[in-house]
Amino acid sequence: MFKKAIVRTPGKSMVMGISTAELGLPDYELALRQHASYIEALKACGLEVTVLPANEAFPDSTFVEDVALLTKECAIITNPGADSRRDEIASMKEVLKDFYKNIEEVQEPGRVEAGDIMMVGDHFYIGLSERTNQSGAAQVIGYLEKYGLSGSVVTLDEVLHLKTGIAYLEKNNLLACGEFLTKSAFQRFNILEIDASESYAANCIWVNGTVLMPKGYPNARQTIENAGYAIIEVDVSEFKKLDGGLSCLSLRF
Ligand code: CIR
Repeated sequence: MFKKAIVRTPGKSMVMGISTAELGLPDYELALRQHASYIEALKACGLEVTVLPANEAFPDSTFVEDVALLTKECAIITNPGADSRRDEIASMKEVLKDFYKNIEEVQEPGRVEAGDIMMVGDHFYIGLSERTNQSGAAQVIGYLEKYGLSGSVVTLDEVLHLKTGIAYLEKNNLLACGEFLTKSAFQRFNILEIDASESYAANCIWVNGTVLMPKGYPNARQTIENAGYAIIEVDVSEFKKLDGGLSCLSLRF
């Protein structure tokens, strides 16, 4: 069960965020409203939400999930693979001091964005991507093992982050799309397949029994409903324009 979440209000500079989506620029006012609804959804799942102020210096800083991995034993500050995002970690480090005694940090030449890390109980799958390298993954695994947790690496070829295409919904259920449907590392799970036409909906979050999913993906919704979950749909269209999924908008712990 999660008790808390950390989010960061998007700044006006979000329109300058990294994007390959070709969906146009985000509408800032709409993004603010969507972000507020996202916070309400987290609260409805019982979380106490810390809302950090917008940080205009970093257009992608609303995607807080990438800058830290939060576990039940420790926080690991990442070292984002995107150079423009590297210094987002400084303010997150300060924030996490209020919540964690044990704080570790990924060091150069290691690069990690925690959108590439999926938690399954005490084990963490780490995707090697354009943003997360071998050295970074090895450092994360070393820190996890120091605290009695474990990690393993998974390669990915088609998507930005590991969790762009996969989401663990507890109870051995794994939402998966595209290249992740057939990866041997994931065959031990009950795979809930998301069709390529709704691939954006493979990025969902399980929060205390409820699945938060992006609005507008009816087939994915049906699949998740059929697996027995309560669902809250959140419209995150303006974040999708920046390649951001629903999970990236919060740290849950
Ligand atoms: C980026 O490219 O870094 C941001 N525009 C989107 C980050 C999305 N984060 C995630 O998937 N974990």
